[in-house]
Amino acid sequence: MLQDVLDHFQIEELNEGSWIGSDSVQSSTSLIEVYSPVDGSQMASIKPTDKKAYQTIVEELKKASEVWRNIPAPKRGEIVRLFGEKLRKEKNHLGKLISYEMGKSIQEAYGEVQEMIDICDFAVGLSRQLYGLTMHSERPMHRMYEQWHPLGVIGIISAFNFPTAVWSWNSTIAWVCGNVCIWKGSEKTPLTALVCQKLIASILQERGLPQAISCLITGGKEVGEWLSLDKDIALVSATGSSRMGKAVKLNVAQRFGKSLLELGGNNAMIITPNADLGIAIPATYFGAIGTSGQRCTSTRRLIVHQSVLDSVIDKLKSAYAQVKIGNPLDANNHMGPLIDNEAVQNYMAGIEACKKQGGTFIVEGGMLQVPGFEKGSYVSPSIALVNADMAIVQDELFAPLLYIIAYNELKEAIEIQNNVPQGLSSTIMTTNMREAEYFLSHCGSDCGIANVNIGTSGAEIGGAFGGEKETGGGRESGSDAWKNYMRRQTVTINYSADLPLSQGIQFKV
Ligand code: UN1
Repeated sequence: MLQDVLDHFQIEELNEGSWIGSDSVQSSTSLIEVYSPVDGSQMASIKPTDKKAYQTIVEELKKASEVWRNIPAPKRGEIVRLFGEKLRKEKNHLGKLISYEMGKSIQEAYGEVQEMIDICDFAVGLSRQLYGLTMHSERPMHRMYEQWHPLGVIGIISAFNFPTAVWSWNSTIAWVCGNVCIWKGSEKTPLTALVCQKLIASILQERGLPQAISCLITGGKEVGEWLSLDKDIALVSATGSSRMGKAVKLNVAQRFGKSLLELGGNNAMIITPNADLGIAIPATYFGAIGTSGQRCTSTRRLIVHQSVLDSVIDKLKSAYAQVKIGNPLDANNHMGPLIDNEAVQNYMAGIEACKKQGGTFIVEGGMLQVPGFEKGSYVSPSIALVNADMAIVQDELFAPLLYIIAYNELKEAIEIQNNVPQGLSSTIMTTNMREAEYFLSHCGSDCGIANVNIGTSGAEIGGAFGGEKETGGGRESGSDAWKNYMRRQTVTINYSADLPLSQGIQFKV
């Protein structure tokens, strides 16, 4: 499968990890081995970016920035429009590559490419709408307004679970705002990153634009550190664990740079006595086992009213009995593998910890051998009944283990929901307007995303995406998240022949 996809994308330099547009940059000779979680076969050996290559790339970025920011925003939007067109054509092949390299189901992989197409469309429209406000001055014959300028070079650190969509949320918007981008993709999914880099680079080349408008680097923690410590990187947008995000934020802050963080989630769904279980059960099913529980928006905690607890458990048990696990490229399967064996071990340790703390397993999953795919990192999902005060519920276990917690009063359910360090996504399942509105009020969910009668995952690109507390506080994607990629300038113009001072101050010579 892989070979025809790689042939299709004409990827020959499988081991190059450092790119300025379509030009590779010589880098270290050490190699990162990449294996598919689907069948354990080796996909590539990639050279991580070394310091010298990094510096070469940053110099080119600075030069490209001079050209790109002088191109009118709607013309920059045209480049993003062409990228969206390209993605439409490549959806099938790119989806397959994402599925094979990352392990998510083919349906979800196509969804990821669609998310990229959607954000391109959004960014194109935005390229004609980078609006600033005008204000009325307190002084006569004065005009005040604000305008937005590009930041310069944007660093993007993305995670394996959405190997391309989260990059595109950042890059497409950053580009229309007049910035150039350097992307450190996940070292677990370098081929998908390389293909996306090639796609945008081909457009830049066709249009005779500087290749460094889009650059790609590869590597681990150290490479991320270069970005966060580098004063030439105006904004570092990082997606990943809260631990990683904290390190990035501290490094960026000590040089007064800007950071945009999209970190861990520990998302809950509240099921009230007034919930329509015909919606709540499939929403839980997708939220908990979609992407094998490896979305930052995955449903991790189900907070269920006592009166419907038995019925929810019965229905979930029968839904989980039907889960199809196996080759994610087979569209009949709901669940592919976890990203690697380390993730499998982590999941097994999570199950053990849950048992130790007194959790009762309703569905007990574990390691799974899929016939014909024995070397893949497959697991089956779990559901455990737990108490809100157990330590395990405070952590984001990046795997398909769903905790169920019972409650009696809605206020208590919301307290349970909010009483974790993370604050990304949340949802309430109810047909009762009072319950829904209370959940959405300032006394309700403390998360960046609050839903009614849909799951915790699967946000649309049109809204601002991100969360509070240890999720990092950033907002990416839609709404006015573009403002993160620009600097605001307040302008006051005096067109009178006098110099009146603000606040009525008299200061005559
Ligand atoms: C992530 O898991 O990092 O809302 C992003 C969702 C997707 C994006 C998830 N649109 O589930």
